[in-house]
Amino acid sequence: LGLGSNLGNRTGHLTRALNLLEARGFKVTQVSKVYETPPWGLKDQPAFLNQVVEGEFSGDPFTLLNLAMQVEVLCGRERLLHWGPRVLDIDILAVGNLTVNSQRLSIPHPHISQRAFVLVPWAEIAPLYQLPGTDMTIVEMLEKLPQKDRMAISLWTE
Ligand code: PH2
Ligand code: MG
Ligand code: MG
Repeated sequence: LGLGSNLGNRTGHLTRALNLLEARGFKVTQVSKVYETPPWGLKDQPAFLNQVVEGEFSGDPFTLLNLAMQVEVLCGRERLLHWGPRVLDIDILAVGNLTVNSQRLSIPHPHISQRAFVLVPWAEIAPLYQLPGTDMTIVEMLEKLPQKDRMAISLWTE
């Protein structure tokens, strides 16, 4: 999962999200460090904190999506603007070697290969994971990103 927040108590939202996910059956097995990242896509908004977590979940991907959206709402998420500011975003980045292409859900998540805010933390916990539908690992995708994208991301320390 990719977690992101750029409104309010950003670290608080990330921590709360992990607790809520755990309490609802998503067993967290690995967490990356938290990074502060410049807004991607829609640039005129506050900086994000981003983190990538790995976990085990016994339900199907749509059940996981419902859980993720439930936790977003519990943390105060309102959907206003596509790619706009949010107190909490939980994206399903990948599920094992599965691919899903439906209206509601695309797995692996689109845009992964362009997003340093996903690849930098992900490379920390699963550098050699091969993204389904590609012949590339997470580090390989990261290395293909422009140096300036990677450099713009910094470890978050309070
Ligand atoms: N999420 C977006 C759009 N842009 N930029 C950063 N840095 N981090 C995000 O999590 C993010 C974004 C849409 O979900
Ligand atoms: Mg997102
Ligand atoms: Mg999302």
